[in-house]
Amino acid sequence: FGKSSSEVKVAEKPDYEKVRKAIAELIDSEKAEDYDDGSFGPILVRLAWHSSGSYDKASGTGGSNGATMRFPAEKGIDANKGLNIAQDLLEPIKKQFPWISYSDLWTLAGAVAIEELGGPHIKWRPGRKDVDDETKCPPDGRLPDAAKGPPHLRDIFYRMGFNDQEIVALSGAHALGRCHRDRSGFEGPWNHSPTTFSTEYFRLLLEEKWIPRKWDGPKQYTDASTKELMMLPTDMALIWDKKFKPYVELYAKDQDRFFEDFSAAFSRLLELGVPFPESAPAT
Ligand code: DDH
Repeated sequence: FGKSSSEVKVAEKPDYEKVRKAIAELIDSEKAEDYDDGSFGPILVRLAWHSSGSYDKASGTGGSNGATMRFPAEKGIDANKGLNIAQDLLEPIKKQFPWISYSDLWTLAGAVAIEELGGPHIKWRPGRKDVDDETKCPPDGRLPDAAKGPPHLRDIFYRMGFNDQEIVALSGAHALGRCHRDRSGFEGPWNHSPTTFSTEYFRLLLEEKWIPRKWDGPKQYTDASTKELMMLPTDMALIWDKKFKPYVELYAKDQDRFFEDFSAAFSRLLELGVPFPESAPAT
C-alpha cells in the first residue's frame, strides 16, 4: 500500500487491429519493391502454413501453437529453407507489439497477407502461446514433399485432419509466390500474377499443357506455351488423381466457392492444435 497511481503499471491493451495494419504496411513497404515480385505477402503465407502444417491429429503435437520454428531443429529443416526471411521481417513488429506471441503474429501475418493480396477474409483469433523448449519441435517429415504423388498428399493432409476437397482448396495458395532455386531447388512462379490471390492456379493446371522441364534441377513441369511457369509433381497430382480433379475443375470456374472453401480451410489450418478457451470467437 501507499503506492502512488503513477507507480501502478498499466499493461498495454492488446490491439490486434494495430498489428494487422503494421503487417499490411510491411507487405507493401518500399523494402518489398526489390524483393521477388514486389510483395512480402507470399512468403508470409508460407510461414503461417509451415508453422501450422506440422500438426499431427493423433498425437496432438506440432501446429502453430508454440512457434517452435524459432529453433534450429525446425528452422533448419530443408522444407523451411528461406522462412528465416519471413521470421526476420516480422521481428520489428514483434518489438513494436511485445505482447503478441510469435505464434499469433506468424498466423495473423498469413491471414492478413491473403486478404492484402486480394483473397478472402480469413477468420483468425489470438490465444497461441510460445514455448521456449526446443524439444517440443515436431520431427522433420511432417510437411509435404513436392516430388511425390497423391498417396503422399493424402498421408500428410489426412494426418492434420483434412479431406480431399480441403487438400485441393489449400493447394490453391500456389496462386501466390514462387519457387526459389536456392531454397527448395525448384524454380519459378505458378502463374503470371503471383501477388494476386486468384483461381489462376486451377485454371492453368487444367488449360495449359504441362511438360517436364529440361534442366539439371529436380523434376518439375513447365507450361508449353510460355515456358515461364511451373508446377511441382504434387501440383500435377491434383489433376492426375480422379478424386482430386473434380475439385480443381470446380474451383477453376467458381471463384466464390474457392474463396469460401479456402478461407474456411486456411483458418482451420492456423488453429490446429491450439487450445483456445471455449469463449474466444474468431473474427
Ligand atoms: Fe507451397 N511450396 N506447397 N503451399 N507455398 C512452395 C512455395 C509456396 C508445396 C511445396 C512448395 C501449400 C502446399 C504445398 C505456398 C503456400 C502453400 C515451394 C517453393 C515449394 C517447394 C519454396 C521456395 O523455393 O521458396 C507442396 C509440396 C505442397 C503440397 O503438397 C500440398 C499450401 C497448402 C500452402 C498454403 O499456404 C495453404 C506459398 C504462398 C508459396 C510461395 C512462397 C514464396 O516465397 O513465394
